[in-house]
Amino acid sequence: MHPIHFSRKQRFNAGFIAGLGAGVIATALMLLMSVTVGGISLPEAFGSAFTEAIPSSVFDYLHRTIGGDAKHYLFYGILVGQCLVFALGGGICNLIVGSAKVGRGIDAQGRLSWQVGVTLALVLWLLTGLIFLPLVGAGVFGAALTIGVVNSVLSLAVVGLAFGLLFVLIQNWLLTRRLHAQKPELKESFGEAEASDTRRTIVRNGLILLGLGTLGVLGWRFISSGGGSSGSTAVSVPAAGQGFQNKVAPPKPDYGAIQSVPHLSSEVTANDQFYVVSKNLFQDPNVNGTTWKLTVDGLVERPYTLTYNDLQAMPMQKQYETLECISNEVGGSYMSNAQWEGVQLAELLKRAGNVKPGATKVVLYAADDYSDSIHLSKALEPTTVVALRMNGQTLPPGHGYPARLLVPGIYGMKHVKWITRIQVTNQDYQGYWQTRGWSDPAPVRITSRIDTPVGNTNVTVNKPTYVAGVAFSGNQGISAVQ
Ligand SMILES: Nc1nc2c(c(=O)[nH]1)N[C@H]1C(S)=C(S)[C@@H](COP(=O)(O)O)O[C@H]1N2
Ligand SMILES: [Mo]
Repeated sequence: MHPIHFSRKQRFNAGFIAGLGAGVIATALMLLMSVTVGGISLPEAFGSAFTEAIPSSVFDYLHRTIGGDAKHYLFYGILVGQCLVFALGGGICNLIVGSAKVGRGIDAQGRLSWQVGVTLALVLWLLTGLIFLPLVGAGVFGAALTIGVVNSVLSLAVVGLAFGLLFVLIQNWLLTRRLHAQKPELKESFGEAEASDTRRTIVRNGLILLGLGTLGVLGWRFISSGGGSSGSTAVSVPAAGQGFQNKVAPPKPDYGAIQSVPHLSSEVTANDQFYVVSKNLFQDPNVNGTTWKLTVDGLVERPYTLTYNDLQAMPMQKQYETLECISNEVGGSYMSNAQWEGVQLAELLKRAGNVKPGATKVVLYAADDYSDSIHLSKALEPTTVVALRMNGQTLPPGHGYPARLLVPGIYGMKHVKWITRIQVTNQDYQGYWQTRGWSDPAPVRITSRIDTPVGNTNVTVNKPTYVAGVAFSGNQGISAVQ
């Protein structure tokens, strides 16, 4: 006997709808787990591969036309795409199971058994781990990602199972409603009592699933935080491009006399006003300082690993340094100045014994799978530091807590945040943005910005009007503004 007859199209559509619903919830769960327990974020992995794959001319064009919001649109686009893939999975699953015999995953009313959900989860899990992730450069089951293969395997399994089981639940629920609406004659075999029974089962299963999911997430969080209380103190950081108001008072001016002019941005940007840029589409890493480690290896005599405490115990120096994003437009807001405290990169390399002959570059790897390299000569400059503090405070999470590179004279992208590894090499390593067509040496070009007066303000005739702003030229200095 075959299940109630539906056309292939009807079957596909029903599966597509159920898959879409389950896919939206599973996607939300994936993002939640990526934020809370270091689970995998497939949209992030895909986005990274996507920006690498498109020609740099297309990238440039999109960047120019959409601007700073580009990464958010990209993220939303990918999210929608992921939900559609889930929906497609549901549709195809329904086509396959729907043509099976009754008893093989489907009953006479066309309802799916939970085993179908588990099988679907398994198939998606294998496809993602063995094909999708290697294709986007994340390695088999995310082996190349910082979160590691265990987190990838587990989080993919949880998301897959949530999707598969929800798919079955939603699909069966829709079917029940459908049978009621369209085939009143079926009510005899599929009575009112049975329907409300089904509804109760669905609610109960849903609650169990939710409970198990919550327990799992909590348990995992407990394990991955080493059983202790987790995390660094969260410091809220505004989105990039927020105004330049409410600056802290400038330090003792040492660039010559400064005329105080209303609306002129202050010399030092407060931490919560400092521009923020990262490649991450959804969530920047939230590194736990107590478990964090920094490895120094590669072409050095004695590779070693440091804890946050070890690093804090090393000699620190203080300096003012301006960061500017390479994609800052003239007059743009991706440029800020702060006082930094940190350990000289040269000191960290010295601690590893000598740098071996032939070494040419130093590569910095980060907790968000970002990386970049600088030349060894640049790395050894006394102003190149691994910064731990910003404007007298612990480095905020958004600016690279626990440690970020500060390398004066070159654009922001080389100032790697959330550093986990420093590797000396003789290869011409190309970093995250270099593989996407951006400059490798990346020296800052001279730029300026007029803070006041801004467009559409009135100036009074016969009264002096100050025109004030900032000029920046990396570490070359500005000799005059005309
Ligand atoms: N780990 C990591 N470091 C990173 C980035 C990133 O995406 N990941 N973005 C870079 C870019 S493009 C810039 S402009 C600066 C911005 O630093 P800020 O957010 O502290 O201003 O960080 C750089 N360091
Ligand atoms: Mo940048």
